[in-house]
Amino acid sequence: MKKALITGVTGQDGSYLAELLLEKGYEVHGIKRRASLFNTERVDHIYHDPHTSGKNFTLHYGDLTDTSNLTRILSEVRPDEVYNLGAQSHVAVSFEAPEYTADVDATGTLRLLESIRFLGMEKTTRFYQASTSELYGLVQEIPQTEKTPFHPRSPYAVAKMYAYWITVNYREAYGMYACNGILFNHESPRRGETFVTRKITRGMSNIALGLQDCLFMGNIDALRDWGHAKDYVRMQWMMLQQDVAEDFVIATGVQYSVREFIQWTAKELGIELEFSGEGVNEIATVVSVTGDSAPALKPGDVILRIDPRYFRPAEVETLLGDPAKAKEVLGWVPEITAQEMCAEMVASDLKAARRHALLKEHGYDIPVALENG
Ligand code: NDP
Ligand code: GDR
Repeated sequence: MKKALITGVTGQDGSYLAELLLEKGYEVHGIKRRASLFNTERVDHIYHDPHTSGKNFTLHYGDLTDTSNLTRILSEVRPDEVYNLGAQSHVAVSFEAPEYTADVDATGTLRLLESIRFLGMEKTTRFYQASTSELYGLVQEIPQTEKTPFHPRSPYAVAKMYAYWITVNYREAYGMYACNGILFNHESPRRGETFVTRKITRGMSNIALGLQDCLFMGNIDALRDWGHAKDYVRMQWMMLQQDVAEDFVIATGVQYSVREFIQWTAKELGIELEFSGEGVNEIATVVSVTGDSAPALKPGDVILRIDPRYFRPAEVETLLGDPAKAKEVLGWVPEITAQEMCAEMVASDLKAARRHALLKEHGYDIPVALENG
């Protein structure tokens, strides 16, 4: 039985990857952070009571800022494969916490690689690094390939650039099987609530049911190449099963704007939405409502405004990946389109909003957490 260790197992990708590896018969170990509230919601369904026998999914307390903790976990588990998905992964937050982001995303990657080497596991343990399309930042070429030069535009992207190169360096210097997946944006119903797609599907579902009044957004003209997290974790695993470690771009090759994603969401909710005004004064108004998905809305309601607080000090305006290498070498093609993914996310968020509204109707008025990101 192969053993895998996943950092960031409680995150979006970590949870899908853990499911995939368990299906493939792996013994899966994950690192979770200590928090004052439960933070294992995304993996609770695959977690077994440690008192029962036959468990193959184990969670260890740990943190990418803690070298001795990482070394101990690695030496206890001795994994065949390490997937480094843990990160302070929010680009806007990285401008507010740049040093912490560098510690976790850049030095954290070094800590893992060096611990693997220190334990003499560099020839037996394969390493996957969660690299990112944010490396391209101010894009030098459209579409972006494995050869496109990097120009990172945030403390997050700069930290991830260090992680990218230290992974390449350990491969070249020590012959480690270490590789980078340069992943473009990927989403799902498990996406963090402050990333743009989830902020939209969740916020608009709440608005449709009268749980929230208005959605405040940043740069809705940004262009992204969005895929589904399930397709992308499949590729993470495939990258570690090759004869030779290589880096790959993982993308769909199709690009849409945030504005388009908002319109898809509106359509799923039976809302016809019209944008008017310009710049920070732009608004989105309900033109008509059909079906029963948005009972709280009527024509003329303004449900979206621009708030400059969500503009970034340096923006990545456009990203479009070319996944030709992944297709050619690994036979990987994404199976879920961005529109299908949006529909799945709306269905999931609408279900949650309905649950909330039902509780409210029966006197249990639990506040809806408002996203701020
Ligand atoms: P998430 O933000 O959903 O998950 C991040 C995970 O990292 C969480 O489990 C989080 O724990 C954990 N984490 C945060 N800080 C630390 C720390 N100090 N020590 C240990 N673990 C920590 O991200 P995604 O699942 O979306 O992304 C996975 C990885 O892929 C990240 O590295 C991200 O930067 C990268 N990436 C993501 C893309 C995307 O579009 N999703 C695209 C390209 C790259 P907790 O749950 O406690 O917060
Ligand atoms: P990104 O994802 O920065 O690309 O990083 P995010 O969904 O946060 O932003 C995408 C684009 O939407 C614009 N935008 C807004 N974004 C947020 N979060 N909130 C808003 O209100 C808003 N309005 C407009 C942003 O400016 C941006 O242009 C994600 C993360 O998962 C990274 O970890 C990962 O490396 C990259 O994707 C690839």
